[in-house]
Amino acid sequence: LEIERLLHFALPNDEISLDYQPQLDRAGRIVGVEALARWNNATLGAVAPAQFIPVAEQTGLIVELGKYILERAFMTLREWHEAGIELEQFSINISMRQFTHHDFEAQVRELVQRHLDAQLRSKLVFEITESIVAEDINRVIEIMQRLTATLGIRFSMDDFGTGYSSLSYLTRLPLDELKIDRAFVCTLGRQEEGPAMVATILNMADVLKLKIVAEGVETAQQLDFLMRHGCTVFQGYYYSAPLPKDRFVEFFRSRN
Ligand code: G
Ligand code: G
Ligand code: NA
Repeated sequence: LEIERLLHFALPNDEISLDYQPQLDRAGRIVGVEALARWNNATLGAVAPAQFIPVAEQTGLIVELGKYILERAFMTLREWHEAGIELEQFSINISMRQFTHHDFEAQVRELVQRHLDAQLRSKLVFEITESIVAEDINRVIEIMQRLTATLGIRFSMDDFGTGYSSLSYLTRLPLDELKIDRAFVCTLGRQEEGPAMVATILNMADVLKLKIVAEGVETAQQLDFLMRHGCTVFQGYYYSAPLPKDRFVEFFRSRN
């Protein structure tokens, strides 16, 4: 596979970068951000993470790539703090293979201690996916609990509703937040049963006392529906696409 071959050189050739997508509260204030990996290769052009993250997982490259992404994201969090850009949360995607790697916890600990003080650590949110429940659930819970207890890192269940996690698993995981998948958000105003489905998910989050972030919000109608049903944080093209670092800073200063 061409992608696999070229991915080996992506880090040494400095082809991986991060974009940042703003998350806004009900008042339209920027309260958070999600870091999203980007790969720009001379031969392949821009490769979407949906294409290269799975390859990185299969080849084991995700361990090194994940570490690089964490460090870059931590450095940005600190840089923005020093520039007066205060966010409530800073979300980073963690793939299952990265999370379950025996060295993950030590890696996170080392990088956090190198780059972030206690105040900044408390802003970190790790987005995990439902596929994590296919792993040793007790070990997953222990790692999550230790990272929360010792570093203050919070956890979010990404793409919620698209995987195969049962509710009983979900209630056992020490989660802080659910991200309602954009596949559900985009049914609003399109499919007849869309609104009922989204309302059910929002209701469930409420019962489980989880914060909910809606992703893929593209229209005022979707935003309005989500607001009326108690959603508190919104992410999507309606406000902004993922932005390169400097453009995020401009966006922040223009709104907050
Ligand atoms: O940016 P885009 O919408 O193409 O992202 C597609 C998917 O790739 C997202 O669902 C996201 O969870 C995943 N992704 C993006 N950046 C990262 C990353 O840094 N690490 C991991 N593990 N997944 C990522
Ligand atoms: O599922 P995850 O949060 O990891 O995916 C985020 C990805 O979704 C980003 O890579 C981004 O490019 C994409 N995205 C962000 N906002 C929107 C949106 O409003 N509509 C669509 N279709 N995609 C979006
Ligand atoms: Na995500």
